[in-house]
Amino acid sequence: MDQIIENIFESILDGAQKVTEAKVKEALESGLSADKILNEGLVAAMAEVGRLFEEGEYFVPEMLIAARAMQSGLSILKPILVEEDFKPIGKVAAGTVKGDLHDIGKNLVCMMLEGASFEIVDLGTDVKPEQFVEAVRDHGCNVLAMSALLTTTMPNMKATIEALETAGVRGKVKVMVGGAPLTDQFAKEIGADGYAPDASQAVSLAKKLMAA
Ligand code: B1M
Repeated sequence: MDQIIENIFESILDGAQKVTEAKVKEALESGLSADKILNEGLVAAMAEVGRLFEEGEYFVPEMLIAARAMQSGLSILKPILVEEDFKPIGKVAAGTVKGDLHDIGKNLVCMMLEGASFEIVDLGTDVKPEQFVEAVRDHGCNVLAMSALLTTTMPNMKATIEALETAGVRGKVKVMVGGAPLTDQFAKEIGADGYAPDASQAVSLAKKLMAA
C-alpha cells in the first residue's frame, strides 16, 4: 500500500478528521487517482472499523468519529468524482430506510450517480415509506434507491415497496436496493427491480433500469 494511502487509512481509524483531510489533499496533489484514494483509503478503512467493532475493540463513539473523518475525506473527493454542469439523464430519490442512520454508503452511491449525470433527491437517513412515496410523487423520480445497513431495518424496504403500491405509484418508478447485509435474492423476494453490491455497480444498475 502507498505510504500516503496508509496514512489516510490510519487517520480514519484514529478519527483524525483534519489529518484525513490534509492527507487526501496531499494524495491528490501527488497524482493518486480519486478512485484509488476512495477505495484503498476511505472505504477500506471503514471496513476495518467494522471489523474492530465486531471484535469489541471499537465502540459506537469510535465508529462515529471514524465515520466523520471518512465523510470529510469524501467531501474533498466529491468535486473530482462528480462533474459539474451536467444534463440529468434521470432523477433518483435516495435514502437510508426507516430506523437506519448509516449514510456513508448511501452518500457514496448518490455521489457516483451524480457523477454519472443523474439528478439526486437525497432524502437522508431514517426515511419513512411515506416520505419515499412523497418524493416519487412530488419530484417525478424515475428511480428510487434505498440503502440499509442493519438487518433489522431491511424489512422497511419491503414496507416502502408496499407503500408505493398502495399509493398507486409503483409502476412509475424503478426500485433499486443496496447495503452491506443485502443480497440479490433478498431484493427479488421483496419485489425490488434490482440490487447493487457497491456504488459503481449502482450506477450501471440505475442506467439499466432507466433503459428498461
Ligand atoms: Co453501525 N453497524 N451501528 N454505525 N456500522 C454496522 C452496519 C455493523 C455491521 C457493525 C458490526 O457489527 N460489524 C452493525 C450491523 C449489524 C447487523 O445489522 N447485523 C452495526 C450496528 C450494530 C450499529 C448500531 C446498532 C450500534 C449500536 O448502537 N449498538 C447503531 C445503529 C444506529 C442506527 O442506524 N439506528 C450503529 C451506529 C453506527 C454509527 C452511527 C456509529 C456509524 C454510522 C455513521 C454514518 O453512517 N454516518 C456506524 C458505522 C460507521 C458502521 C460501520 C463500521 C461502517 C459502515 C460504513 O460506513 N461502511 C458498519 C460495519 C461495516 O459495514 N463493516 C456498521 C462504509 C460504506 C462505504 O460501506 O455502507 O456498506 P456501505 O456501502 C457500500 C455498499 O453496501 C453499497 O455501496 C456502498 C459503497 O460501495 N451500498 C449500496 C450501500 N447502500 C447502497 C444502495 C444501493 C446500492 C449499493 O442502491 C440503492
